[in-house]
Amino acid sequence: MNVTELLIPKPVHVAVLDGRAFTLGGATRISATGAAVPVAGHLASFLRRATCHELPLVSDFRPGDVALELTRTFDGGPEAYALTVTDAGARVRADTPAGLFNGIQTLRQLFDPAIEAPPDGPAGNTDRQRDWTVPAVEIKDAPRFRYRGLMLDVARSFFTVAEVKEQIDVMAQLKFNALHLHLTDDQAWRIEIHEPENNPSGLEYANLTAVGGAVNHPGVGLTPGRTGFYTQQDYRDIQAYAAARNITVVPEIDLPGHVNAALAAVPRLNPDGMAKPMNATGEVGYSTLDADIPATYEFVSEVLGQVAAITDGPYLHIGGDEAHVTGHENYLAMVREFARIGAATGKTVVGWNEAAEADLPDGSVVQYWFGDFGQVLNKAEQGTAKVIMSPADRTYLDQKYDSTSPIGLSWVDGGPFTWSEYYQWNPAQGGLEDQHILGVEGPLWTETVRGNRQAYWLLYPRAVSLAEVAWSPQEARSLGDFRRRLGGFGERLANQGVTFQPAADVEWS
Ligand code: TNX
Repeated sequence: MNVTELLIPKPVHVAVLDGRAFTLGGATRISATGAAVPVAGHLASFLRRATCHELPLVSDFRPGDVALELTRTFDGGPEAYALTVTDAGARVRADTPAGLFNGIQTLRQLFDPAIEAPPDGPAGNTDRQRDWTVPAVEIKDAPRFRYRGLMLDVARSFFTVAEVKEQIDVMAQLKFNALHLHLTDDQAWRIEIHEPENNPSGLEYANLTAVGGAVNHPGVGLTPGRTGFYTQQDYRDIQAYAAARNITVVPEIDLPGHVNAALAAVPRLNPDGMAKPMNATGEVGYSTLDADIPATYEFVSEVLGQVAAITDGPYLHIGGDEAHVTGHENYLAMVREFARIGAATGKTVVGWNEAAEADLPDGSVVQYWFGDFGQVLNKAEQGTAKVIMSPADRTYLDQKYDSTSPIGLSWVDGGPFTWSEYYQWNPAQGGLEDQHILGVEGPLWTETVRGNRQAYWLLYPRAVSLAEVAWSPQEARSLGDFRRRLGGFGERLANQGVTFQPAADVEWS
């Protein structure tokens, strides 16, 4: 099988050329100038580790080089790229570094899968310094959607900075460009909030991570949860690592429900001024901020302000889901005010679909997961909000594959939830058109998940399906063709040490 027929996500245009293949060997150089240099550096470290060739970075182009060029390509938007491989070199061209980064992910998949098994990696390729050939090909490619995300619930189960970086490495090769971090929930608060100088109500911000970060959520009949939190410096570190891989971090502070950890850490957020006890169960919908306490708004302004200040990306997620014990009018008033506070930081506010019932600033984003689609559609059609599509039955990565799955939840109707269910759907549905849709995101809730091995098993291969749903044109996608390509991709994941679920209906290479 020719590797050009195995690319994931499927590119918009692929033409296999008649000419001879390109060979990467001891004499190959990587050329780039200006803003292309960091992307070239990223490619060089990947290829050096894999091949043990020297691969010097140079600024002049000469035949035989791998060349990264920032230049007008074609009208495919800021993330488009063109890739031309002949025996005279491999050339990636794009308007932006993001486009170049996408291009090198495609180039990476044109190498034999052994490229994913560096000598010091889990699968240990020991054939060092061999020649690596890439077939002659011309590719022009651009994403269907601007936002292609995964979500990690780091509240229910903590992931260390190193673990999050590993997740970023794996998702980046599939051209995902957003990592949504669900930082707070009933069970824990995972982001450091500094004690501000101006603190009129004397709220105990530093206590958030002291109390909330130490929770030991027992999981659903599984091993204990993990403790920890990100300092603001940790968060910046994750964010910089992600940015170098064309991934934007989207922070979520879940409000006004899912706040028990905050109510336990900051007594004055409670109407009676008494701290709530911590609750490490998987229960949802029992906690709420209080619309009538001034400290609520003071707290939310301070927290959203600090989180926005350390966030480079354009988005700030304010939650809004499952506020079952918040009176409806209070819910609408708080969400409206929190969204206003969020927008005042200069960020684009994102909320789960329940928030679509509230009055949101123009240009907000609504993330559809479950329940009423009408309000979401209304806002989209009026042009006041864009939509991230995360319908639970097509994107939820925390769901069991079937009843035999040892981990995962199973509250969503309509299963099983395998790679094929997550492949066979169109985000433009129920009246929603592509122009209304910012993108697609697969959330991994972690009530039953501990660490990357378990996370990988639930994420992959389903996240591979979502990567293609978010990137490739609807008319270019077909199940049979994807099944074949997915089978080929398994070897790459295995070489990277990613413990995916080996679905029985795929022929894994
Ligand atoms: C619902 S999805 C939730 C989460 C849970 C998840 C479990 C959403 C916006 N809220 O709090 O973790 O179900 O599948």
